Amino acid sequence: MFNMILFGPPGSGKGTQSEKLVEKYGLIHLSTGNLLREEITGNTPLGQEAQRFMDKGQLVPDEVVIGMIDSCLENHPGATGFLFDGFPRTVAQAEALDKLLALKKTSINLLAALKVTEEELIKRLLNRGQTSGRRDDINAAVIHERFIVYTNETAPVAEHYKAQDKYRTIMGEGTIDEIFNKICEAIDDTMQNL
Ligand code: B4P
Repeated sequence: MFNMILFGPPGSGKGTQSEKLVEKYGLIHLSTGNLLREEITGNTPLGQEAQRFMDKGQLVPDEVVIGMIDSCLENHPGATGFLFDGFPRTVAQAEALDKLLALKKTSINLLAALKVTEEELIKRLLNRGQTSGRRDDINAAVIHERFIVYTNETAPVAEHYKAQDKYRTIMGEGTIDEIFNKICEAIDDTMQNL
């Protein structure tokens, strides 16, 4: 199996690149952001709870997100690999993911971290807010809160995988195809050394 995390701040292009990567490598795409938005659209109790956090730019509680990922892994017993997009976002989520994968006798092979300046991120998110109607992208104060949460709670996840020698940085500015090619190089390199 080949399992990777696409990592980076809000608006760094995780969702955009994930769609291309899963097509090329045949990985199962697990985006916690998408899963949570599906729950919100379905107006489920989980979605109602998640919406309260997402509207404020805060993270949804770990136990909710970890439970969601656990059932997704169970739902794909024959998968040849997973691409985790927007997960893990806390060290507790990373530790839980490592345990869930160990139960399946597998592990994370690569964390590819997209690097984008804050100025470019704000531009992308406000732009998306105008077209997608995503409530967390419309308000500059909510976007600012998401950056604070990223620095305090999510950035330490990179250290967790650096310590395991799984961490690679990718310059996340340029055209979508240029960035895609750089991520593919990191993946191919990692796969060759498995
Ligand atoms: P996510 O859905 O994960 O979204 P994101 O971080 O905002 O964006 P992403 O990096 O995927 O950007 P995208 O490709 O779309 O999270 C939303 C919220 O859900 C979180 O704030 C949190 O509340 C909650 N949540 C999710 N996972 C969680 C977890 N594990 N634990 C707790 N809470 C969780 O790109 C953004 C824009 O840039 C797009 O408009 C795109 O078209 C554009 N773009 C992309 N690449 C570009 C490029 N190269 N050049 C120019 N524009 C580009």
